[in-house]
Amino acid sequence: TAPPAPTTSAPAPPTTISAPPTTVAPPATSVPTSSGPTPTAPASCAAIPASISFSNAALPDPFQPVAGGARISTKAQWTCQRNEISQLLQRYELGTMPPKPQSVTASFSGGTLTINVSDQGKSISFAVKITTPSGSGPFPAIIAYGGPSIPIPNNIGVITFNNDDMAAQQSGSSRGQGKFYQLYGSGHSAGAMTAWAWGVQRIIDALEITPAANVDLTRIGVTGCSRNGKGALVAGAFDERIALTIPQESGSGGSASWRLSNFQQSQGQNVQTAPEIVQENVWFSPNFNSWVNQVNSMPVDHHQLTAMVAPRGLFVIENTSMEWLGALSTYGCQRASKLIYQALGASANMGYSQVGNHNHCAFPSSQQTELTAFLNKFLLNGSGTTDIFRTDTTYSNFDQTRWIPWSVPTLS
Ligand code: MCU
Repeated sequence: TAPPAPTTSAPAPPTTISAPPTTVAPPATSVPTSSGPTPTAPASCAAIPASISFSNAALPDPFQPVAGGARISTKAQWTCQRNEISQLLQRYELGTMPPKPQSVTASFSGGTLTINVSDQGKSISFAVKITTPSGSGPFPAIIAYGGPSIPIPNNIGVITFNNDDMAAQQSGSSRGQGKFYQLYGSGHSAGAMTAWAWGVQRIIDALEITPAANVDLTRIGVTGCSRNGKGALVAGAFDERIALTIPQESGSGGSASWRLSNFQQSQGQNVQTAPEIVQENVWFSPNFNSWVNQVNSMPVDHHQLTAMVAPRGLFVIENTSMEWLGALSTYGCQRASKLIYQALGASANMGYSQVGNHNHCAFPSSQQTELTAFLNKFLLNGSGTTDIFRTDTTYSNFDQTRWIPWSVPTLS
């Protein structure tokens, strides 16, 4: 079957991208200040410069504060470092994640959780379908973007999230459409993935105040495939109430690195890159348009997005048979993620498994043992081997010292 490639292999340069600025202005909307799922800067965190001059062809050092000075050396410092990564990803790629809204109420009936959100005089309502195992709960549950495309055993609940209803993703002209934008305005800087992740946060807020839904708040997972896999990764990054994040075949824009996807393209492969992705759809903020042609000037790449999930459970599923996803790029990016988990003493909580010879988003049985281990360990109070890094391909052209030149500290 055909890979998820765009209709043209060499898209024309976008007309809407303006010349990149040399400095970055602060986000249009204020960054979160309230407590809640979005990483917020503890008062003791150093300010992030409003103007950043950066250039690095390699994956940026995830342990180096962007303002300079010493690299971090303790786990306690990771709180501020993670917050900085969050703020930078919002500024460069994702757009602003609004803080917890003024009001979230919920009702549960007939397996449907209805969530009502009000903020600054505007309101929206959306609903998710929840199926839970029989017996007495509360049960673990996985929030599945558009429904699951991994096998979920019947002792784990499924919460089906219609993410397209929160933010449309039909094409590049879907910008500003969906319930998130009804609440925050069609000109809000958040791209669709940020809007969806905000929606996931509201689902969890609603579960917190709705015991009748019978979901165990300490055992929540999130998954999605392809474009929805990119989205599920962002949701897992931004909400520490999520115990397990499973992005499936998210590829470029998800578990891949912008820099490595460019490298693959320079080697003649048909790989999705930043300039293409912002034309194809509205997953990212318009902020990103200024950077897609100079990704080496961004102080963040996607090993830092996965780093935001750390030290919580993360299982990255990829497919070597889909050139467009960026096979080497996800491999290299996730090698860097694994090192970040290692620095945090949590290597066993992160897995990467890349297997080909199956259709896009068709889960192969060869990954079942790995998936089962992650579900057992993070959602079923069990155990399993989750310290996984596996591919069915050899990347003889991946030079780790070139792409990951930084050393891995052991954070005390
Ligand atoms: C892998 O995710 C996307 C990809 O980024 C797009 O370029 C392609 O058009 O669609 C993929 C997808 O979501 O397939 C279902």
